[in-house]
Amino acid sequence: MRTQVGIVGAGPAGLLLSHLLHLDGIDSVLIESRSRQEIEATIRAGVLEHGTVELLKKTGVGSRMQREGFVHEGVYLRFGGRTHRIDFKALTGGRAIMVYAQHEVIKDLVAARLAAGGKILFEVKDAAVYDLDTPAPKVRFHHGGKVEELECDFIAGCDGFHGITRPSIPSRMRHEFTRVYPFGWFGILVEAPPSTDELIYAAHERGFALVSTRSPQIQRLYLQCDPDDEVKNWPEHRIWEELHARLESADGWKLAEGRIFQKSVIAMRSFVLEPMRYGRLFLAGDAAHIVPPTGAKGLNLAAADVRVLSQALVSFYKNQKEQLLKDYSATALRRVWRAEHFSWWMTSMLHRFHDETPFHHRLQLAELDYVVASRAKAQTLAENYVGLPLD
Ligand code: RFL
Ligand code: PHB
Repeated sequence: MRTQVGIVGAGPAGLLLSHLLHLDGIDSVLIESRSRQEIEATIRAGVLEHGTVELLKKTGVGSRMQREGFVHEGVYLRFGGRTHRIDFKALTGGRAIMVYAQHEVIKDLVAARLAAGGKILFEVKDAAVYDLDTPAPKVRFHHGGKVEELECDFIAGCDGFHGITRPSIPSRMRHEFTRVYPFGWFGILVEAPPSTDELIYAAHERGFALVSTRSPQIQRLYLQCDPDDEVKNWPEHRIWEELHARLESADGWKLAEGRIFQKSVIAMRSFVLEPMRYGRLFLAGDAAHIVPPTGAKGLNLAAADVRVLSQALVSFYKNQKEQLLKDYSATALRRVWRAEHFSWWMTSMLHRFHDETPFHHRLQLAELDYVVASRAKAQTLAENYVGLPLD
């Protein structure tokens, strides 16, 4: 098998890259270790930045999102029993975010690729990448009981944090920056009506909590937990007790309860690989960087990476220019580090740290107070949350 761009991983990064390349007449083959059913059912992100929304719309894969997603023009910060609104629209010159689940984006992209005759191989096994520092890099894997080799001009490593492409780069060429947080998130999906019109980020003595949504019938809630916690430690009454305690407010707000039908523990980590390239292997999305979910940035960064990468590949194929490919890592990393800082800042401001001193805790409260009191600080949160411009 031969293609121009071999893409490992059919998450948001790989699927969107394949879609963008197709729109410019560049051929790709996507290989994915899981089944279509599985990737279309995995519960992850929910918040799309303004620029991600515009990109999906402009490239013809936004119509269901526009019908079924929810535009939010702000978020609430809740602490000290009081609720404060950060007004994105007013603070960013009219921008907003879209609440639309990641697996719905995946469904839309898979459908678009298949309708256009795109090649996606699901349930591949033992993928490995070779000859990365030559003009003919290759991907080998098992598919349908046979060993296959895919010869490419370029390989895109879009296989997430636990994929195989990043470790294929010689360790002496990898500079990795990591921070692991001393807590995780316990996430649930609930059959209940929305309790709020916009997301609530709550900082409480007992820990962080977040109220998000998926549809008029399904809500997404998170609470800070121990990083090694397990689902079995959280019977329903404990979940509701914690959520009620952490989300309590003086204005009579009520959390709607319902049947919990999904529970999971999510690790919190910051990670960046530099550079995001080795020879003809280019990494994008979680394969190259991770942010804690507090800033809702991971999927959006994946989209921003592949937009830069697709433009660089188009320039290579259409104008025989390599400069944008040479610049890819530095261009992508500028946005990555901005999002790393924002996600670290939101995480640090809103969670309880088990080893924090009373002094540190007072600093957190002073920071929160400043965010809601100062237009400049609120604007910093708003412009990062809705996402900095893609260009
Ligand atoms: P993905 O989504 O992990 O996709 C990688 C794909 O590669 C496949 N794969 C392989 N395929 C072939 N061979 C191999 N050896 C392979 N190894 C792996 C995998 O099966 C998979 O299909 O990476 P990608 O595309 O870079 O996308 C990144 C996003 O998924 C991630 O950043 C977000 O989910 C992060 N995130 C959020 N991001 C946002 O922008 N907004 C949010 O609101 C938001 N909320 C979240 C989140 C992540 C969360 N979790 C579960 C970590 C909320 C949560 C709870
Ligand atoms: C979600 O809806 O899953 C979600 C929302 C905001 C975040 C993280 C996750 O910061």
